Amino acid sequence: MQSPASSFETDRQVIRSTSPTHPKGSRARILLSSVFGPYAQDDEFGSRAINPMELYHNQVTRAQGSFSLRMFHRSWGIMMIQANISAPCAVLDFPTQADFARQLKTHKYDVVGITGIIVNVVKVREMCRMTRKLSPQSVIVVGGHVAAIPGIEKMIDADHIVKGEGVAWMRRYLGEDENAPIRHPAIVSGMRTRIMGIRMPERKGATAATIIPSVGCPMGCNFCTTSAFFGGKGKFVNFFETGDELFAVMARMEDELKVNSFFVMDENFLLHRERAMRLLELMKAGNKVWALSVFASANAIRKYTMQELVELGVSWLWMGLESPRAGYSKLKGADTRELTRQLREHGIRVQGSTIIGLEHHTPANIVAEIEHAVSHDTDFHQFMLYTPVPGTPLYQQMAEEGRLLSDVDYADVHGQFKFNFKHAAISREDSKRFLDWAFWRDFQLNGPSLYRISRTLLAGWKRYKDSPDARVRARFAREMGKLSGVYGSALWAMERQFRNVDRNVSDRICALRREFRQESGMVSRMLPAVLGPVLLWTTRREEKRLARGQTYEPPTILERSNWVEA
Ligand code: B12
Ligand code: SF4
Repeated sequence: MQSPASSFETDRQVIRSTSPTHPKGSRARILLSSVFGPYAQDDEFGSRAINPMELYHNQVTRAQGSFSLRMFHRSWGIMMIQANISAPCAVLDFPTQADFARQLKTHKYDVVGITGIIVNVVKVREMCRMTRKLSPQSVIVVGGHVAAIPGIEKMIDADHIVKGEGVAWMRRYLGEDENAPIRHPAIVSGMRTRIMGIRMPERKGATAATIIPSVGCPMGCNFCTTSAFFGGKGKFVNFFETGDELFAVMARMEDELKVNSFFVMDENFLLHRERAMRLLELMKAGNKVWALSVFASANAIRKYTMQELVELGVSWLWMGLESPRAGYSKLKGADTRELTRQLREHGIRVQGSTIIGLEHHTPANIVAEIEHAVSHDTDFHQFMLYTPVPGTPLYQQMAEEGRLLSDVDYADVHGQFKFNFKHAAISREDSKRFLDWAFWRDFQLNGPSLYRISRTLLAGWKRYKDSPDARVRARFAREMGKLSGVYGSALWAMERQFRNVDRNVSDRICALRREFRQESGMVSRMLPAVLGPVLLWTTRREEKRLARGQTYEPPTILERSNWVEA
């Protein structure tokens, strides 16, 4: 077992309210908070320098230096809850401890909801402690994946610990209709995007909207924590059952956020073919030139023709590329290398995801397995250590086999550091070495992801610029028109910067830059001469900053709804 429960035990008895609802019902004043930062540092609350509050830099492009894609994402779970209750509610995202304390002291909250995942358990515990002290009248509710830790009730001082879906729970708790239709909040998918030392301007409509059609995944892979948390194999929670409902949400977001691209946060979006095809029908009827970023397993992708995917606007696809020897049903019969090649040829950026340290991996075969993963030449590649996470079938199995390491802190159980279990052939230290090597190898061989996505965009543009389908043509024209000058300039800078790293990759970047030049309009053709050197300078400046230990933190955000001052 990780982190013995006794070291966490609180001296208060866990209060379990006998009443299933709050006495004030929808008049209760609610604070929903994410765990406190700063995040990208090592501290006693479980922050880790290698575990920043970033997606790409944390687990995808972390070896790409100044070419790493840096951005933050809001805490969508609590935004979702806020949008679906009628009680006065404040969402506090990415607070410092002082921000959180200030909220507790200055507003009389009846309910304090804290969201966290397993790595954040010590912060959750500290926030419960702070709440008891500074706002003793508040009922404390804890939700999110942290709730899956065995014995969590004894580790933190909370009144309710909610496992699984939270909107229905909170509605029930406030005496509201838990089956009322879900109202989707307006979510801008990312913020403070930064690459090559430049922070992107934040224009309305420039960043995709996040859409959350469901939580969980019915495939039930043994290691998968999201699947397990929402019911496991065969189960998931659908917020929007039909293509019609999804279309209505997306159209509303298009209107409110002025977006035409969507990050669809559904673990296996393409698995639900009927819904996706109805969405396509409505997109065609409404002449919507939308772009979709989706997660899907290889077997789900194979239910579609390339034409269907392209018409549906799929422009970015996150797909598991576990070793074929691991026997996951989501990969059954799929030649993932061929699939990746085809997707990219159709202008679909592929983000592969590969697990290091599967049961059959050994020091003798792991290098070949990593080489196989890297040979997919995806646009982005995530690597993660095989990790038994509490709540999953894999964790259960490892516990039964006595293979969980007893001295691993929960803050280090995130798949980007070292094994938390005894592997048959690979040591804990070596797990980190192989993981780091995989990231390095992908970067060294395939170059910066920014170059790779430019290549896929160009392939799509060349293939579809004269498409008979006006919607498809318009989508590629929009991306190319908007980006060709910028990509051309970035390629100019990358080509030079990469000369010192790998001449071969630099030459490939050069060839692509020339192709871009040919396909671009006059202005975009001229831009690299001006913008290229600027980007080269900012890239080199960023490299120096990173070498000095520069890190990035998300901003603190406070949003109130249905609010009246007490
Ligand atoms: C966006 C995201 C992030 C963002 C963080 C956003 C943020 N502000 O916290 C980024 C990219 C930064 C991130 C980072 C990490 N993440 Co992350 N992330 C996600 C992702 C993709 C989506 C989360 C989401 O919004 N889901 C949709 C919402 C609706 O679901 P939800 O958050 O679970 O909320 C529902 C319920 O849980 C519940 N609920 C949630 N909070 C609360 C609170 C209350 C009071 C109540 C009642 C209910 C409740 O109700 C909600 C509605 O049903 C999930 C995968 C996934 N599909 O969920 C992984 C996931 C949450 N991340 C995970 C991990 C491991 C990490 C990292 C450790 C990554 C790493 N090292 O590789 C880091 C940690 C960073 C840190 N320092 O804390 C794991 C968590 C595993 C676990 N069991 O703890 C997940 C599940 C991915 C996975 N499958 O492994 N992540
Ligand atoms: S297909 Fe992906 S999301 Fe679904 S259970 Fe397997 S790993 Fe999890």
